[in-house]
Amino acid sequence: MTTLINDRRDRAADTASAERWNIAQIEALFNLPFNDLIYRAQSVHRQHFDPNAVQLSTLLSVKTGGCAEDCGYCPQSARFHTSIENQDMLSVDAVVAAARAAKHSGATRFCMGAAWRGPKQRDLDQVIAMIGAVRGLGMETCATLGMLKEGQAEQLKSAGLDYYNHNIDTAPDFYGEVISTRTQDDRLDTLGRVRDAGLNVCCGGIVGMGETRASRAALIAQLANMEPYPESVPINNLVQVEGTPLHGTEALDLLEFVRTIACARITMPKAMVRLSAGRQDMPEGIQVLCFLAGANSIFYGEKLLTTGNPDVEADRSLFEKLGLHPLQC
Ligand code: SAM
Ligand code: DTB
Ligand code: SF4
Repeated sequence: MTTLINDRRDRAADTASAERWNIAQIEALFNLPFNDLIYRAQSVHRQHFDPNAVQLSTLLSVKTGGCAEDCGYCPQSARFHTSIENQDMLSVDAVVAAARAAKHSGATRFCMGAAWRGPKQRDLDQVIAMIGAVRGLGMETCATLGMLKEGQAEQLKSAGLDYYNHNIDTAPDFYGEVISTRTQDDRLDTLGRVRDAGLNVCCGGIVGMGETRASRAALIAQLANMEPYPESVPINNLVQVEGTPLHGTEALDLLEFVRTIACARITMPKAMVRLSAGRQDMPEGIQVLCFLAGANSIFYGEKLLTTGNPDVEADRSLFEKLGLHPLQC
């Protein structure tokens, strides 16, 4: 087990020269008969990971709502009328209490999210204090604070941050349909800063936003062709929140979600592929297929940032039925 984790941590150099994927190749994966696709994904998964270990990350929104951006999926944008209550930044003590509870429940990574376009320096100082305190509990730390300016990623690295989450969200050709206040290139600039600062990259996207299969393939291609590809790849199914522009979008067939997980696993063999938002509305059978397709990480705990997630008891019972165990860091 330790070897596998070290392998993951030390793989930046070898993924730089990994096989590259074009969109047509990934579409061909999507088009495979379902059983063939899952078999292939599971085979790749077994080459690099303990197939029965799943990494557990708990999220906490440390600053909620009132965001200036217009991401069409997000209940925290100030531009949409949703039932989310805005909340100023939490105290370090409140964050530590939540992290301690998450650790007690079995999570090994704690991810702090903030509804900002990007952090101001005084915001960053407060988050830096949170990172130090959570790390002091012996947990891996992750933060998702929006776009970073020159030097900010280095400050987070010095504070002891392990991962920075920043999603490219969707394919380049669909991005403008969902968000107008920033471009995907802005996101890529931040991802470059995060990588250059020596932080681990957590980067994925959302499906079920009305995109085509070709767009899903293009999203996976963009992630897989990053050099190196991200250490963590969250695949979110859109959580439809009333008041957001994407509320009412036709729901994605969940087998297509499973296919997306499988394509992520095959094209990013050593990444932690996270079955992310949308799990609360997924039948157990679909979650089981996601694990079979190579998902080896979940968000754990009854809340994501502002919306619901399966409760800890339900996840423990599912793990027991499947003989899965939490990955220790
Ligand atoms: N404000 C920062 C940013 O946008 O990078 C950090 C927090 S933001 C909520 C983190 C990510 O959550 C987004 O990039 C998006 O991928 C995901 N997300 C937000 N709302 C979602 C929803 N309704 N369904 C699925 N994923 C969602
Ligand atoms: C990610 O890819 N998904 C998480 C985390 N990274 C920050 C967020 C999901 C948010 C779902 C909607 C909400 O709870 O507000
Ligand atoms: Fe703001 Fe992030 Fe939500 Fe976009 S996804 S509106 S940047 S909190």
